[in-house]
Amino acid sequence: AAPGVLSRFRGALVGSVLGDCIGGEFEGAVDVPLDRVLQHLSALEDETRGDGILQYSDDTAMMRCVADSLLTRMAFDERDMARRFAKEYNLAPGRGYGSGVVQVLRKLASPHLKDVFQPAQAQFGGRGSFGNGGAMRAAPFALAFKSRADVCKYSRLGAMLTHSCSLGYNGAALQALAVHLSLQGALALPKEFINKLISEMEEMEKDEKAQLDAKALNLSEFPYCSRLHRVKELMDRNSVSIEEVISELGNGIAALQSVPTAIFCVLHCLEPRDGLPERFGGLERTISYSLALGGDTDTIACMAGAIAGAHYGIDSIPQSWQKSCEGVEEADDLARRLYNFYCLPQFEE
Ligand code: F2R
Ligand code: MG
Ligand code: MG
Repeated sequence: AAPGVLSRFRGALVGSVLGDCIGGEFEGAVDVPLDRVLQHLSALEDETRGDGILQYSDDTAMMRCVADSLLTRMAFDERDMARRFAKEYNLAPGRGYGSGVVQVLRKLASPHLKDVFQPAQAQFGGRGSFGNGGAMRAAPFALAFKSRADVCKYSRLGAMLTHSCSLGYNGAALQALAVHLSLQGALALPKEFINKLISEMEEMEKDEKAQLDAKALNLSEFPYCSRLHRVKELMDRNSVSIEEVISELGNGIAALQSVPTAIFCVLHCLEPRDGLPERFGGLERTISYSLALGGDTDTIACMAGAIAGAHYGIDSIPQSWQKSCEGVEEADDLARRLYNFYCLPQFEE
């Protein structure tokens, strides 16, 4: 039976944390043989290892700030969210943040800052960051807002606090939309799911700034749409190697090289796959496969985990995995509270 809505909400945030914690082991690795992934995962079933052994990174730290801010302010409040990012970084700077974004987080801590979007705009000589830091924390926007337009609008604004390049904030909107559609059960029809994402991104990438950024970075006119078309082509193929996925979609720290990849991981693992244990459910397959791509594994698994968790629901996630990861209970609590918030009448379309 299809999971209930609350189960999907809980699956989304718990899946996101698991991807981050479990994927952290291989972040930055060039070649990750599937054997090593399976070894890493089977160690999670070893009860002698103790609880919460795998720590979460910046992905979860910032996702929690987004969820806390939306819940406390009961709306998107850029000053509150920016303050939470800065405070969290100050409390735990060693969570593996991107080397550029730490400058933004330090500036956001200043009580004299008038425009909270300004520090992000000064990054990379004024171009802004195109990293995946906006996308990795975008899932709570899909759990807080009902309409697709609001999910897009607020996930973009939330990303712009650190990422002012359109590749960065449009990647965040794509990730939030994928979670939004998955929560609604849209992955039951995978072709329609990807077509909906393409048509949403077509609108977003028509924007003048998106066109200018794409040109300046020597990318095609509609960079996310092109990648999503490649996802569609790979979906149609009977067999796809890890090398082809990396060369067609990427596995890097840029949002363009990781958000479409995470979406592909979810779509590819809707079915059982060679090399992955038959006993694995869809969420386990998705996270394992994301790790086997190497590169930015914590973030790709975190984003894929959120989309897959929204599709399969909380009951699909093994208890042993949940117990092995730091911050799962808190994520579950945030998801329950976001569900209550989502159900409030003022959030009706
Ligand atoms: N930073 C990491 N991983 C590196 C290893 C960390 C290690 N584990 C440790 O603890 O030391 N992971 C985290 O960073 C990614 C999210 O990054 P975010 O928030 O987007 O940061 P930033 O700094 O804005 O961008 C990341 C890098 O992308 C390049 N870049 C971005 N925009 C650019 C531009 N306009 N021009 C040129 N380069 C640009 C830069 O190299 C940035 O440093 C996640 O993977 C998270 O897990
Ligand atoms: Mg990280
Ligand atoms: Mg990462």
